[in-house]
Amino acid sequence: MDRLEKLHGKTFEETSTAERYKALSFLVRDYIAKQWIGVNQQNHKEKQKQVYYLSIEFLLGRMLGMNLMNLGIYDTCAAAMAELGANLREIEEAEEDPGLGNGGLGRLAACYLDSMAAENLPGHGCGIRYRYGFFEQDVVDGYQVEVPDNWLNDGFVWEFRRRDEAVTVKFGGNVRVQSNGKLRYYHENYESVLAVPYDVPIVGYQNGTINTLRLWSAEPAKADFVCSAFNRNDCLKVIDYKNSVETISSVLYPDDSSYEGKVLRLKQQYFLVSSSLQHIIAGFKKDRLPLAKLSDHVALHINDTHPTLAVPELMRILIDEEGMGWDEAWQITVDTMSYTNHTVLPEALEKWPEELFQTLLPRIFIIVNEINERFCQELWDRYPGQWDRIRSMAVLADGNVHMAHLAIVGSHSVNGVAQIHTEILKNKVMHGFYHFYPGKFNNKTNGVAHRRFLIKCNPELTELINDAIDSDWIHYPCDLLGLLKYENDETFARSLAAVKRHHKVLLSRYIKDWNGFYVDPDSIFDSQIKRIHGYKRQTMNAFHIMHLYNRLRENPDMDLTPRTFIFGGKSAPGYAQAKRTIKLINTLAMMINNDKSIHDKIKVVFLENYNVSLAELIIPASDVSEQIPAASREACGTSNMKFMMNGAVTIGTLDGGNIEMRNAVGDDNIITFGLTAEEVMDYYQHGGYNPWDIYNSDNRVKTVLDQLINGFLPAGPDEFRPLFDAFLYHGDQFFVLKDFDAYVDAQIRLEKLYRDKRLWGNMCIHNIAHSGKFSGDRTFTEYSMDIWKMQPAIPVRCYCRSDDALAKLLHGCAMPRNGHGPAAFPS
Ligand code: NBG
Repeated sequence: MDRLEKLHGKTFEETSTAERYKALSFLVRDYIAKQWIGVNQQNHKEKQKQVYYLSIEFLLGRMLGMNLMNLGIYDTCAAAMAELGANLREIEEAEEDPGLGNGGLGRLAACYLDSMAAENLPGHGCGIRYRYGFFEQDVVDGYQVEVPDNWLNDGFVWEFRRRDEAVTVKFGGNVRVQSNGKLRYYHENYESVLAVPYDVPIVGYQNGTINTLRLWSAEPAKADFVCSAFNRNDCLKVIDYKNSVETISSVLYPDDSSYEGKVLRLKQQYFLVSSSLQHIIAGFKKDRLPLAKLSDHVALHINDTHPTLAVPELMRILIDEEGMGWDEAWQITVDTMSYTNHTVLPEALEKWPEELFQTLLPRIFIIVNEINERFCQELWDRYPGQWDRIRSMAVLADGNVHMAHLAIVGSHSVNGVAQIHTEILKNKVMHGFYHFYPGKFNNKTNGVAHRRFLIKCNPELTELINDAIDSDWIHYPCDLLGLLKYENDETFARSLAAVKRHHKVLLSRYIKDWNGFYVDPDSIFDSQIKRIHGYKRQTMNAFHIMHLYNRLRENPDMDLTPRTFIFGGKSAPGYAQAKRTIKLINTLAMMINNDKSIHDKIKVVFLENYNVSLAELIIPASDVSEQIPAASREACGTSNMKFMMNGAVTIGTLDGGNIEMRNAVGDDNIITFGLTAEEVMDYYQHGGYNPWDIYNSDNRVKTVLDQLINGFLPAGPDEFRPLFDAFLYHGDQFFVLKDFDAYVDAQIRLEKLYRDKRLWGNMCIHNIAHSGKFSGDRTFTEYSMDIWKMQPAIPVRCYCRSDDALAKLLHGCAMPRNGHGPAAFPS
């Protein structure tokens, strides 16, 4: 109260919810800051190994509620607010949702920060403090309209600016080489950019740990800004310079699945790694540790290829600044670095034109060149005369710098994010590297923060589980298996259904408020929420809806369990087909939701501006989770796991994490369909699929596709012509028509299962019970033991401890090893 009044100069009654949010958050921030100091001092004293997770994205989601929960003061705070006549939930909703990421990759990074802190491991994030995060999506007349995400407008309570720890990052210029027996490189005439860190404390779950997410912001280096240009009165130049510098951290690139060779993006990547590494090495030296032992004390993780320049940057620091020889520097670099690949889409694999690279980063280019030459020599020794093979693996080839190749060569560990994805990397996409470095490759199936995506967003389910099996599962998520004993327990099933219905009512209200129409909480809530992309096949879902609608128009009395199809997701601004898919979904919504003749049997909802907060509302309220990518294309997926934890049943293809979910719950508790990854890849390699064959032989497909262009849809006959063309004239790249029949069939199976309440209830229980394996605690524990070789101060709490549970989990959860920590995840 006192804080609120001092901050805003108003009485409590006069303040808005946003002002209350701010006052309360500052209070919590103070509380955290005190503990944080102690933890940081401890880290220095103990010289414990630290991991730095380098990532161009961290999709944090709102922080107030999570921080209160992690500090163990949520209930006290809620009660205090209630006493004042305020509602904590409403206050939480006043927080901007920091969107410093596109989707799965950025959210995964945030989930691992949560897990590392919860498990007492000193693991920190390094990222960029984008002035504008992921754009806000408005839907206007069914179209996506992008609005800048001005998330810092009212300040970000959780950050601590540390101007005194700023470092300089150098771009452009030239390199002078001097040889006095030993070559020395001097970078000259460069442009300096100041990297100013903003630290965000990451609070562990009720354990006193506070780690750090360090976000860098680009500012003009003061000397250049004031002295050289300003004194010459050349104001325009100064402004230009200031703008060009600030642009580096001004905006997040809104694309997660295609690479675009933009200079600014390369600048962002170097800015991130150079500032992070300078800071890490300086800290290391301050602790008086020998650089030769860097990898014993520091692990640097490259999250997808964006931070790959960490490899040559560390080489630069060790050689140019620390005077080390190449071989020693290289050994240290490889031992310290590890790399995760997150995609096999060819268009997403980054490569930079050599010329651009060399101009922007002349010294780094020389180092990359040297790495390439040495690596090609090794390849030559191993595969003499095999030029094509060597070229296909080179770091520099065809005038480009190949970032994934650089990351693999420069790291001691390379991992995929689901078993099938790792197999595809090993056997197809990175096969040459696997042949050359078999020992580097390993799998780490993704996991998600069950504290945010179950405990925080579904307190009612959490309470039900706690009542049933005690609350130990929060620390040992595999204990959720204990729920299996509630199979066929009517009381439990009723309570579970009541929890689901409660969340469906909340979502239904939200839809009424935002979309303006009513959806029945007793209908099946069927959700597909993720980036809009061809390979994720929102179109297939839409075509199935059109098909159902056609059947209902023919027979409005058809026996169909009412269903609400819910979509959420953003398209990259330049991705025309994905934007058209959004328009298609909204067109269907307009047509179907207003058609009285079908008696509300199906409804279609597109929720605007999908983000982490919306996911927290939709996931607990969903009965069905749509995970239907073209097999082999989705590296893992993570919303599939979040839905599973909240008792939704998956309808999905055999791809990414879905396969391991099926292995965990068994075929009876998940609905799978469609081409396998092998079949899809076989078509990609050898051809043999003609979508016209399906169009001509399957009347359902023909009807739906014709409706795209015959004026049936209220958007007119031309709007969706490009979609029609993509499916028929451009080869249906993601096999939507090919899988359509299997999908319709799977949907029929699903509906039948749903109608059997007892059976469905058991399926939900099975899904929740087996979801422990998909907690980020399991994944990050595997990273920390297998890849980062961390020695935690306090033994890692095993996330899976019961032998009985293990016996039931055929497909794996780590085993306790000598009573401390888990062993490697069985393959
Ligand atoms: C995404 C994959 C998902 C995966 C997440 C997290 C990128 C580049 N990749 O399948 O498409 O779940 O990464 O690993 O965002």
